[in-house]
Amino acid sequence: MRNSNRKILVNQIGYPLRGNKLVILRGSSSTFHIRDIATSEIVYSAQAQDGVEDLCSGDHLFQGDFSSFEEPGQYRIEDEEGNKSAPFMISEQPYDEVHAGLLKAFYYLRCGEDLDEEYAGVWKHKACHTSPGYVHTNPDQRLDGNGGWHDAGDYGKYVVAGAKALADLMLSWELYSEAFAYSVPLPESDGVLPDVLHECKVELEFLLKMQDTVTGGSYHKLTTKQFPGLDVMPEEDEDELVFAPISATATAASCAVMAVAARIYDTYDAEFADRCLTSAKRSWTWLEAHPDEPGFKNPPDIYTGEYGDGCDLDERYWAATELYFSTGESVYHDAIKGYVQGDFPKCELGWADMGGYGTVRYLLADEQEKDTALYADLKGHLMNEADRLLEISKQDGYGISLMEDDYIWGSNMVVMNRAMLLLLAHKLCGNVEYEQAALGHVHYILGLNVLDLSYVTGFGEHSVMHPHHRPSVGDSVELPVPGMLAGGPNKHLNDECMRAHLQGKPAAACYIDDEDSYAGNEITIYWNSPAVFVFSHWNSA
Ligand code: G3I
Ligand code: 9MR
Ligand code: ZN
Repeated sequence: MRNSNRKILVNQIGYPLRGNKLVILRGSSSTFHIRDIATSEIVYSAQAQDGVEDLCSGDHLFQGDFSSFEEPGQYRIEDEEGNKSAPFMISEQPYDEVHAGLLKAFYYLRCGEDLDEEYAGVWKHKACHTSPGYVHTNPDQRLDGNGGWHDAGDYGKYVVAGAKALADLMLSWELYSEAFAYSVPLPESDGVLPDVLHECKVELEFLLKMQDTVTGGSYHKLTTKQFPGLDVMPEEDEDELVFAPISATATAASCAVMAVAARIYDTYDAEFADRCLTSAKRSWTWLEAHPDEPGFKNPPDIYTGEYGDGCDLDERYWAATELYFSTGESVYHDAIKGYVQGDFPKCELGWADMGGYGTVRYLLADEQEKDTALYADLKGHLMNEADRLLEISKQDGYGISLMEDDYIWGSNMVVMNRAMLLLLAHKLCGNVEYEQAALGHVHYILGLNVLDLSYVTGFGEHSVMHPHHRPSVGDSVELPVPGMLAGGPNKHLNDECMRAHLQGKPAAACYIDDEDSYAGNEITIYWNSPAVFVFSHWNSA
């Protein structure tokens, strides 16, 4: 594992021609030069701003702005002391390959089918987790739960996690469909249904199986009782699968994404869209019959990820919103107005706090009539949050909106969720400052960070090589499965590996590229998904 001590940090993929371009200098000189790799000529020189102490990293650094340099090409940046950055490009659309890579990662995470060499290359493997599982609350009952995506570095399939991932991917498609004009390609690619919707269908079909046919509630997750060893390949993980008890958060989150799917698949596949709407309505019936549900807790014999969440008002609010815009029925509009009074964050896009999806839908949808006062209130919430993030980004040495306490398990999801919110604010009001701040978050993810690391496997000169991802550990391939976003710095050091190596580090430096570090270096579907959304913005110009 190489520890980088580069003095000059850049976005290792590159910069859009007309976007803001930032370089960070950590040496003592503040003059920097751009060298054209093709000609070896210096093509631009400038002075970085006065040095700043960055709070989250402890770094003393100079921020250099070369936004005005708009010549396409391949470059490196150098300083007066002879330090050099990684190579990077400036081009109209520098992120098309990363975008396709992030989307393709969902294919690699598929469960229950052979990943053939034709599509998976050296990362091929046989079908996994194809046996029926038993229902924890009724062990004699066996059900088929084949399909969907593995959650992460483990092979569990968790409904709330899948719903967040689907929410981001389907919203990406709705807002940036031009970004998906290419073919990945996938085994299903047919030139009719866009690949991103083929991929989402894999998980939607799985969520349909997670819905109890009798009550309409959704089983919280389908996993083995314990995590398998770290080098166990998917098809070798043959422990019995268990459908964990039904939960309100799973049911409501499934309801919401099914209602979205009902709208967006309608023009391609009306029969599938109908199944999705029927499922959403059955979920809603369950939710109405279960107004006061406790948050999900792992039964004592199940040790896999809990995705516990004591508040289901945000998921219910989101479900009501999606059902309202899919059906136009006032009962859902009334439900939105009720749930929105609840005490939960209105702009969060996490697996636990999902209210932001309801808010975003209410602000962006135009299918049905809206309540003027409610619209104004929600827009106020979103714009206030965007302003807060913008302010922090302007203060931060590395140009992102995270404060010290935001470097938690999956902090890179926080980075991408916030970029998403900034882009949505930009969409709602047109202020380019939000878009610029969002691009700063992209630069951070692709190398402009304390570790000089691209957090996306397979992309960038110095990218994550040892993710906590079982297939990447267990196959005999040196390179990790590509296109996966690692969790990122976590100041709480929630695993042994982090505790052994990172004591006393500043928050933004609490990261190690080690396969044992599950609290910093795992990958998940719902860390990749907001990244797909964000990169879609620059892929659809
Ligand atoms: O947000 C709070 C913060 O306010 C608080 O001060 C701090 C102190 O502990 O914690 C922060 O919460 C953390 C939370 O993630 C933030 O989302 C928790 O500590 C942390 O334990 C929790 O981690 C979750 C982790 O599972 C453990 O439950 C991650 O969000 C979640 O992404 C992760 O999910 C796992 C699945 O269980 C299994 N599959 C892999 C997946 C990724 O690692
Ligand atoms: O590998 C597991 C990972 O996918 C989870 O996110 C993580 C937290 O739930 O747990 C990992 O499993 C570890 C377990 O919790 C403790 N013993 C070591 C396991 C990793 O090898
Ligand atoms: Zn599987």
